[in-house]
Amino acid sequence: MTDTIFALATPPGRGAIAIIRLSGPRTDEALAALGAPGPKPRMASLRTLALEGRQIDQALVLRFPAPNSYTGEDCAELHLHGGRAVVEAASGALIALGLRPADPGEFTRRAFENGRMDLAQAEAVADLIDAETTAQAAQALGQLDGALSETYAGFRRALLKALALVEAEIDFPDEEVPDNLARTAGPVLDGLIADLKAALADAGRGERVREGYRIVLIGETNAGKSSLFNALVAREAAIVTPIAGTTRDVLDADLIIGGYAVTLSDTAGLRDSDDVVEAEGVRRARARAEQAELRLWVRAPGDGEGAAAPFVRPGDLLVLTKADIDRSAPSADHESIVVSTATGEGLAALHDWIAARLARDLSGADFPAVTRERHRRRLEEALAAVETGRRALDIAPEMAGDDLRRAAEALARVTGAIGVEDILGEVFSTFCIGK
Ligand SMILES: Nc1nc2c(ncn2[C@@H]2O[C@H](COP(=O)(O)OP(=O)(O)O)[C@@H](O)[C@H]2O)c(=O)[nH]1
Ligand SMILES: [Mg+2]
Repeated sequence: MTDTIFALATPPGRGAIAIIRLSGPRTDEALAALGAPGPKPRMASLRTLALEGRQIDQALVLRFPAPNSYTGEDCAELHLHGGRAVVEAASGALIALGLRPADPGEFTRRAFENGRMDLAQAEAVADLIDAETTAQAAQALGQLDGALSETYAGFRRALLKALALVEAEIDFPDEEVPDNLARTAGPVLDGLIADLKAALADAGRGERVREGYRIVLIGETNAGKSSLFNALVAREAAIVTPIAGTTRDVLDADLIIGGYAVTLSDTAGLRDSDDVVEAEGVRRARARAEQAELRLWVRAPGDGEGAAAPFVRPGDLLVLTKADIDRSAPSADHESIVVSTATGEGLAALHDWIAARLARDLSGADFPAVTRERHRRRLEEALAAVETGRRALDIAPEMAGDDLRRAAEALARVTGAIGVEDILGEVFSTFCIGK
């Protein structure tokens, strides 16, 4: 029999209210033992909780009988006064009654196992809790609603339809099945291939909203990258000196610009160096520049095209620094903004430019977009298998069946419909306790 678990569902420490959640077959028994027998389902009841004559708290008790609860099991919530001693006393009492503290994500895992939500929705719960921007929250809510799951289910229905057509021809070759039935699966698969490609094209956006859009400052030594980094993150995070080669490690800062999560990275100035530490810093700077969605090419008056030019891509921004000393000529090839961290000139314009870029690149994704690498990998697998199956269809339909089945399995794994044991750990291990 499953054991009955409990966990503090609110942040630890002092607060107005602390909520302890219970789930499992012994929930009602535990409530009764604490002096709160049989509160009406889903109605808040004020009860004095105590165990063996020792008072714990005056609490609001809520009971959610199975199966209409978060986990699908008998559940309850104790809304306690949010002090450490109260929470400790209540937890101690629950342990004395034989309940077990929950593992991270265990409530949601039970919800998944009892069919209350699929895997994509379970991930959305974690994303919603972790959301720090409105865009992240909106994306997670759409996913929790089941909109993303419905998208995947639609792919799967198309696939199963094509598979049925192919198998009908294989299973009943000589019977009254119209000739070339399998070939009618062709247009279905073509449509599916287009849809999968569109979803994958949007996957980048979904992942960037969730994980943060990557912006890297690159340029020569002393161009003013670290000064600009500090100005953008609004604190003295990076060391600034007139000595060329001051910055070596890549420095990352998480910030929110225009409602989107951004990871901004300051890097070592790009130049050849005999210093092994600096050379490693330059190697890392180049690697980051390659991965980022946007590069800010930082140039001071007098800097040449220099070492950064090969990393700059169309759509990147040239930031011309130290405008208080001298003004660099703008480039014909790149959009540019003139700034001075000494006077503050141009910083607001730069901020606005970045916000507009984020809105352009991240909004308008067909929400809910694919949000995780795990999903993207499965969709890529499915797409490859469908494409192989599509080619097979024209040559030998009986060969297509296996490919389509493989594709169906890859899609099913996203939402956890089949073959999921191996990914459960991966999904739930990142949860916080109490969810
Ligand atoms: N006058 C002036 N000096 C600046 C400005 N930005 C940076 N500097 C100076 O240029 C030098 C190099 O700056 P730093 O930010 O460390 O450049 P990095 O090597 O590209 O990171 C330092 O002495 C800064 O004080 C600016 O806008 N105006
Ligand atoms: Mg620097």
